[in-house]
Amino acid sequence: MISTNSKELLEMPIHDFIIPAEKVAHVQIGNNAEHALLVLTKTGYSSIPVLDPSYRFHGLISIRMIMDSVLGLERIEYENLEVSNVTEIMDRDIATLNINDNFKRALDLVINHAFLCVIDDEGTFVGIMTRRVILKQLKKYVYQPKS
Ligand code: 2BA
Repeated sequence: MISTNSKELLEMPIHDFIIPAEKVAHVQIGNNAEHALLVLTKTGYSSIPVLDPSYRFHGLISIRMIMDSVLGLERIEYENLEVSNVTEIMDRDIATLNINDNFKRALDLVINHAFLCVIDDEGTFVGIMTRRVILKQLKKYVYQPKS
């Protein structure tokens, strides 16, 4: 049975827990793989969103995806980093959250994803919800005395 405290948490809207778009490292459609590799390496994040100039969400790109795309049979073809576009490499099949979703949906999805991209009804990227933020919130509720 779900306790009253847990129910309250699960039904909470997610908007207070979102890291806003302007604070999220991202690359744009049209950027080459070399630029994406630079952003990923400099920020230290393992995976970041790919957006278009209108801030619409298109997918995620990671260092692993980039390295995989330049892996030849016998060597890493570094020269291809400059000519390949992030759109050829990124993963488009990504589970996202809608700005109006509740905490329960985020909790269900974050089991398999380190972070979730949040979009509005028009497909515009609003920000991300990270596993860290979700766990912090969950911890607060788990440690709360019974009401
Ligand atoms: P990862 O890059 O694999 O990072 C895993 C965890 O390592 C992060 O968990 C965070 O606790 C820590 N970490 C990594 N890089 C960091 C950095 N530059 N500054 C501070 N802490 C760092 P979460 O915070 O739960 O993030 C989960 C995932 O969300 C990250 O996975 C990353 O892919 C993405 N992410 C988080 N914040 C981001 C941002 N501002 N821009 C773009 N992507 C972000």
